[in-house]
Amino acid sequence: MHAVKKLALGLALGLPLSVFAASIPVKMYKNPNCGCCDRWAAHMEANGFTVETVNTSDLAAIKAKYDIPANLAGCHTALIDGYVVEGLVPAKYVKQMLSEHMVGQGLSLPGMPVGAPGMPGEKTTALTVYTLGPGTAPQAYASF
Ligand SMILES: [Cu+2]
Repeated sequence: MHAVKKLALGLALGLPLSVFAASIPVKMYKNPNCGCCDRWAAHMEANGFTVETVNTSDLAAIKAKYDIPANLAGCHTALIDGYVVEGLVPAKYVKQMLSEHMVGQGLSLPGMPVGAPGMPGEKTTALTVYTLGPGTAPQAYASF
């Protein structure tokens, strides 16, 4: 009886169910020869995601399928909860996008800039994460 009361109290206090939720699945398409994608995957897993890696030698086909413009292309394309995450976007911005239910296709950190998650070295300049379309011009989502 006592335990049941405690459980009821916990529920009444509104403890977030997300505390018990499984990690968020990520499907990452990458070139098997690229190492920064794997390090980005490790960064994501350290931040509560579970990454399934799909190696492909035809990333161009994936980028065409998801309408990734060339100037927003990164070294891999990831699918997360219905969004596209292109390149080495920091996990915290992916979480922010998910929690605010961002309107749009997803996010991109173009290229493979030094200091991004998965890339060695210290940043020499601020890096900007952009929104992905379709049909809308990319907008700066965050800088770090
Ligand atoms: Cu890579």
